Amino acid sequence: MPRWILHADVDAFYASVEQLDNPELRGKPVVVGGPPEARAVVTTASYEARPFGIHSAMPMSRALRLCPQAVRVSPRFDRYGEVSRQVMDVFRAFTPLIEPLSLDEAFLDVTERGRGFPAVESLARELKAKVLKATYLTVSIGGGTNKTVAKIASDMRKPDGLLIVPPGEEASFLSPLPVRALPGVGPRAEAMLLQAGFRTVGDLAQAAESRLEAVVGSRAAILRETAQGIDDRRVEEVHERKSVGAETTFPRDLADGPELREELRRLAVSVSRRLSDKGLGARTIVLKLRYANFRTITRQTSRAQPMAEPEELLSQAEALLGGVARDGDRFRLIGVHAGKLVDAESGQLSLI
Ligand code: TTP
Ligand code: MG
Repeated sequence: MPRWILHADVDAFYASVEQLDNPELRGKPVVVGGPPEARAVVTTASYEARPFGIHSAMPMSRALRLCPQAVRVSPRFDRYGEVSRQVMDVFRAFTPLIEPLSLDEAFLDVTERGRGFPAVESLARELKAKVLKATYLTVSIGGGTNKTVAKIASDMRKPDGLLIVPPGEEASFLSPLPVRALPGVGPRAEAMLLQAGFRTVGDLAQAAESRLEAVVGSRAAILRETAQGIDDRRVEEVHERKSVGAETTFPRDLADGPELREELRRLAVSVSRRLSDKGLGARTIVLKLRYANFRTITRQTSRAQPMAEPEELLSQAEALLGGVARDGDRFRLIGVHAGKLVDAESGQLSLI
């Protein structure tokens, strides 16, 4: 029995919330971000603004040059947090097994609803209708038997999109896509793969492992499996209350470098100490990052063996950071959380 996973992502999240709260903005190009004088960047643009070439992370000055009639709105992060909670509540009511990835997107495991393919498509439609009814926002949904295809599919029919990849068609769905479509392939990995002649996901799926290893090292095996449509990662709920964590907000934003890495070490040591004090081990390590523009993401990794040693926690957190940090990123907050806590001696799940 295949697992069925949906990935749901709100369309133009911040801009849609602004259009929701201010009807005058509906149907118009809207860009959300600080003023150009402050050298601000665009956090997001409404779909009406996107044909002008405006996108996230572009300097606001350039966005307003591309589309002078666009309405600029300063971000209201508290409000986005509030709407995010409403969206996640709808997801959680739909299926208890959800994994939020950021304010506006989550994986949902809908296997238990037991409909399989092709009925899962009407299930996704039902979810879209529920979100719309509760929040007046549209989400795009991708679905499939694994996280990789669900996530990629949700992006392909935006906005208000829906695309379900039939079981057995994972590899053929991925095959024509450019290598950067795969999770974990950022600009650096993409450049190296292109250089080595790997252009599409299909090229990766067929690659000799030794050739791929020469380019991406130990990630070769996983990358090739993912490209072949094999991805066994489960939808993992982050249990906020059943976790031990530590976070730091910096007095000024930091790029990924020695200072950030040192802070990560300090946090890992602190979490490790608190786990040991309580006699606990963690099966999940969560890295939390808040970007300079307040966008907050979490990334997590799980292991069957509980972890508690500082070096273990640190190496997991470092791997997660390495997976997301890109040149030019600046962070205002970093956090390490340990979840899926078990009693270090008995191995039994802990309920604290
Ligand atoms: P996304 O889901 O990546 O983008 P989006 O919802 O605006 O548009 P769509 O999903 O339809 O492509 O990000 C969600 C929110 O996160 C976005 O509305 C604003 C914020 N964000 C930033 O602040 N900076 C960024 O660089 C990105 C990509 C997003
Ligand atoms: Mg979105």
